[in-house]
Amino acid sequence: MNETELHRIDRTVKQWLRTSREFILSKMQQNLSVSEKSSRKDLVTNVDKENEKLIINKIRTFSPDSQILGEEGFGDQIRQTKGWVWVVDPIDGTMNFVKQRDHFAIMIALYIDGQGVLGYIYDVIGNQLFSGGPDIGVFQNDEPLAAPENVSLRDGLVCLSGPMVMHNYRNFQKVAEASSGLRIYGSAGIEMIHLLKGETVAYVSYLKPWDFGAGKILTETLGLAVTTVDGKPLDMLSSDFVMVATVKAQQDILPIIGSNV
Ligand code: 2AM
Ligand code: CA
Ligand code: CA
Ligand code: CA
Repeated sequence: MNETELHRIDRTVKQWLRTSREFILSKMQQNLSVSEKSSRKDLVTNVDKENEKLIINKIRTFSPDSQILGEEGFGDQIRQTKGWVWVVDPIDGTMNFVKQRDHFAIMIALYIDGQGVLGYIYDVIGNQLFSGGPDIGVFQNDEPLAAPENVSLRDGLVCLSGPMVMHNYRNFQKVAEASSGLRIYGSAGIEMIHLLKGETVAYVSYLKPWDFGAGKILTETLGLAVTTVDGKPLDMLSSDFVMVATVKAQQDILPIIGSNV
């Protein structure tokens, strides 16, 4: 794709995101309708659903031939990743949205023939938009973001998902112990933002495609390693234990969790 076209798409998606943010802020003034999905810890609200519909309508008008993968099910049933595939998480960190009215993000990604092209993570309350891709670099509110330093696990903070730590999945408490400290933010998007800014050195969580779609593009563009916990490539259509880390931290973590890569 040529640069003009890429910038046209980029400007358009940023416009959708600004509209979407205003929509969420306006809805936050009203009572939320909250329901449980798979468990009491897995929530969805009317705002998640309405915001997904809003974004998907914009995508369908802009590029009617695309496939859309959306968390709340208003997109398509996708079986293959040929052509344009948009990945949408209308509110990432729904539990934070419900309990804290903060620390959640809107995420959109565009893949073409399985390759990440553009990714967006919008911290709604902080009004910080992280955007970009391999051909244009990564930006925070239109300021270019430098690649984070290649810091080791010992010298950096690590983000793990709550359940992973609580159940000591594959001895992940040892990973936390070997780091400078453990952080749990409860939103994959917010955790990816900390990595992009070089504030943490690794993030490991069980993620679905809409949880990692945008973050994978942005973190890889800045030189971070994105794999499964066994060091294998991610499948865009599957859920997996995902690890995003500096190259050094990745090499530090793999032996601790018994990956023979
Ligand atoms: P969500 O809020 O969009 O569902 C929380 O640790 C992170 O994991 C969030 O990014 C959350 O995204 C995601 N997540 C994925 N599956 C989840 C589940 N079953 N329950 C809670 N959070 C889940
Ligand atoms: Ca959810
Ligand atoms: Ca999510
Ligand atoms: Ca979500």
